[in-house]
Amino acid sequence: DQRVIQEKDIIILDWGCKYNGMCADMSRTVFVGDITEEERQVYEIVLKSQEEGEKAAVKGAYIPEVDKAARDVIKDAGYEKYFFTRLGHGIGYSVHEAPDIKKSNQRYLEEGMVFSIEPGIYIAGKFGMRIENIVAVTENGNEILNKASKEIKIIKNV
Ligand SMILES: [Mn+2]
Repeated sequence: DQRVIQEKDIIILDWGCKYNGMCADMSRTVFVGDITEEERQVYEIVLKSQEEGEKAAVKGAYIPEVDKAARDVIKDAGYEKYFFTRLGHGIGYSVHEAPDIKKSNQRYLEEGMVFSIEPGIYIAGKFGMRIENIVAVTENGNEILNKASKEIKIIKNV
């Protein structure tokens, strides 16, 4: 479907590119014209979830626990049923590859693994929001490969 962007829209931007055969991936959610109090609250929940996921995604972490760290933020806020995707996916020569970051992937994170942390809240007929960064597991923790701001961005004058 095609649609012209309008005031009060909420837009999930999902970018990627390839460099030397390796894939990049990133999502940000932006607001057009204005933002409601509920939308601001939901955005802060998604942001907190994403940050908790990043913090948990370190060398030696049990993947279901990484998923839980992010998912619990959304669950505790009462939006659990609106976050129905995996938390993340591996990325490298393909944009989606192992390891999936989800409850059923009962493995441990190893140095050199690279994957997304991309929680979202998707309410049908209302709005969807997602924040996605790529995390690389390092010897001492991790490195976040995307540098774009995650602050609320309101676009005016469309
Ligand atoms: Mn992704």
